[in-house]
Amino acid sequence: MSEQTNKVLSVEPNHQTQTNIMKITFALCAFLLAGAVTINAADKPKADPDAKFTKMDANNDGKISKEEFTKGAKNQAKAEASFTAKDADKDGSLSKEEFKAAPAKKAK
Ligand SMILES: [Ca+2]
Ligand SMILES: [Ca+2]
Repeated sequence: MSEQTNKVLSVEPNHQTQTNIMKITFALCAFLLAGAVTINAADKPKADPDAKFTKMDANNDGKISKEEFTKGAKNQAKAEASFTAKDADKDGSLSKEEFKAAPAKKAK
């Protein structure tokens, strides 16, 4: 009788420990996965607007002209519209600030 009670008692903690280990393993996997995703995102050059700006600025004058912006674009009309939307001070070229700013912002 007392032996049986001991068995039951010894099963309970084991089950608890297994559940905890599974939880920890799961959390660790999620943590590692999140870390891997973050590293991957940082590795992608298109995630860096500074690098993109430098790449687009063909003549390295610190501005992106409409020609530089639309060059290589699949949809020229769309690229021109995007350029006009980004050119906040309408001087015909994009500064790095204009290039990096969100195009949706129209408030002035
Ligand atoms: Ca330029
Ligand atoms: Ca401008």
